[in-house]
Amino acid sequence: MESSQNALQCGDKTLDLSRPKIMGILNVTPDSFSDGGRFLGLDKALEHAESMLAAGADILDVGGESTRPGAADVSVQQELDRILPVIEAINTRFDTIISLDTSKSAVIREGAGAGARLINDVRALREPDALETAVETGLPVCLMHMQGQPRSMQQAPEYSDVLAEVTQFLMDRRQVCIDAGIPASQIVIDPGFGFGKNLEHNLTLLQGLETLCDNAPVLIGLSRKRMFANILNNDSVSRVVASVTAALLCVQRGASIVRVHDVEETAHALAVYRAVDEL
Ligand code: 8Y7
Repeated sequence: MESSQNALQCGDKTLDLSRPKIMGILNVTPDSFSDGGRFLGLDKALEHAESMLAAGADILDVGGESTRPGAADVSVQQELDRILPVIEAINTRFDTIISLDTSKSAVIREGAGAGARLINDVRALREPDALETAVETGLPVCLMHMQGQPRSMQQAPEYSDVLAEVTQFLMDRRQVCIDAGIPASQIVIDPGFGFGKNLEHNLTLLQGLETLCDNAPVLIGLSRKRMFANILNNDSVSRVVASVTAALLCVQRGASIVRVHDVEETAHALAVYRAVDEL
């Protein structure tokens, strides 16, 4: 796809996708704070937000539900309690675009009301009323592919043609969203690395990412994922360099947004890519 005309209208802000963008991951789930999440560390979240913005993040992805393999479900109220104060505080202090990582209709509604400007749904708006609510917000959406549910998705992922099946699912969901009233230009798709995929599935998707990018702007999330422990044959070594390398490979194949923990390192890699690309 010719990406130079692409932009997402994120409420009052425009996100230009003619150059790759960095989405920094801001977790507000209890397991991401050393105090066990009792007080969710609003100050810590703000500090983290500030450092990611200084390092070059274009978007901050706020999520209150852990979707890691095996994670437990959280209630609507728990999710709201975690994300709303963070969204409000970030919008008060910083000029950025907040993405909201959720699948729940009520969280989409309240989160948008609090100032979230992009809906990032690993369940591709398949939960009850999620699609209708997303339409009402007028915000852009990221639709992700997942095989199974977080609790069990890594047990036995199976495909006959992973790239074709993931692409078909995303194009089907994209059409459902368009039919429901979301403009095509507001829809981002994501192959969902690690969500019901083994190493070979992930690598096949990365290798063929260009074909997915022909259909719509693509967001990828590979940051620090388990597949790097498998590639590196080491469970305890840092996954930062591997993650940055993989993000760059995705950008080379046409990805528009990379969702990462390590914003500064990723920004440096993209700066080199851009310097060569724009020569
Ligand atoms: C992804 C994601 C996660 C991803 C999108 C993790 C919320 C697991 N991964 N959202 N979320 N794409 N769009 O390891 O790959 O970050 S959570």
